[in-house]
Amino acid sequence: MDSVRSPEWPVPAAGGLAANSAAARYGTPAGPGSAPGRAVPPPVPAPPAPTPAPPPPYRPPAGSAPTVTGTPGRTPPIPVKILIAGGFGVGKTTTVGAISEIAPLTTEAEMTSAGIGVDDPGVRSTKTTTTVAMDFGCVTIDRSLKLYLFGTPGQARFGFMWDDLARGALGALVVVDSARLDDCYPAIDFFERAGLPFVVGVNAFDGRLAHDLASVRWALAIGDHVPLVQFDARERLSVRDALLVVLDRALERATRERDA
Ligand SMILES: Nc1nc2c(ncn2[C@@H]2O[C@H](COP(=O)(O)OP(=O)(O)OP(=O)(O)O)[C@@H](O)[C@H]2O)c(=O)[nH]1
Ligand SMILES: [Mg+2]
Repeated sequence: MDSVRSPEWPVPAAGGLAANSAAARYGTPAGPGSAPGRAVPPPVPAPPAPTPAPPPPYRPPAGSAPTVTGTPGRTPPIPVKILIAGGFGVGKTTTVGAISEIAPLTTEAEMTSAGIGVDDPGVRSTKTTTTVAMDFGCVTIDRSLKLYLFGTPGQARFGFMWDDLARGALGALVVVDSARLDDCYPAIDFFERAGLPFVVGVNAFDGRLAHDLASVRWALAIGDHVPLVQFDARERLSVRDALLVVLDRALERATRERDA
């Protein structure tokens, strides 16, 4: 039978097998002892080369203090943690998404029939998902301040997460739906007890309130010292204004504590 041979098969170089040996490939000096099957005496180590002097330590050019961002002379903005809290389906995830300058991190899960009778987003709602852990977004207010926004889950059964999410926060925006005030008590209670500066933001679904602000304050027993604002969770500028009130409140608290 004729043998089959690939026409592209490389022709052995002159020297036959030796040309394809480990020595030829990897550079081991080929000598009489390098024949296959023969033990090769270890090569005599070359005398160590003199160690080069270590490079001089790095010194930044005069007048350019290195910063975290690497931009000379520019200090990074101060990070401030703000909580976006509130009852079930009041618009917390919408609030974070409306203002975040990064694609917000969300943990939405489909609402299933198991939640019927437990999770009631109201008759007007077209809501099909719910937050099962947290929302996260951020927004730079100016060169000196950057807000990191943490949205809480709204369902009562995830209430145990609020303590962890609130740790290190400077303030909170408690979102309220004026048509479902009974879902909003626990959030107000939480922040009253936590002693964290907070602002209540009534999300005007479709621009309308079911009750005016004074009635909301009365119904939720919100103290006079707590700012109450109306905003639209879908509007970036409206959310920004509400967050600025939270910052004001946090600053006021910090100043009071410093002066005390
Ligand atoms: N028309 C109108 N719909 C809104 C507004 N804010 C939120 N929604 C809708 O209301 C539903 C609930 O909003 P979400 O932002 O998911 O509410 P949430 O508070 O994060 O809900 P949970 O995390 O499940 O507690 C969604 O279908 C939103 O599209 C608003 O201002 N107007
Ligand atoms: Mg949510």
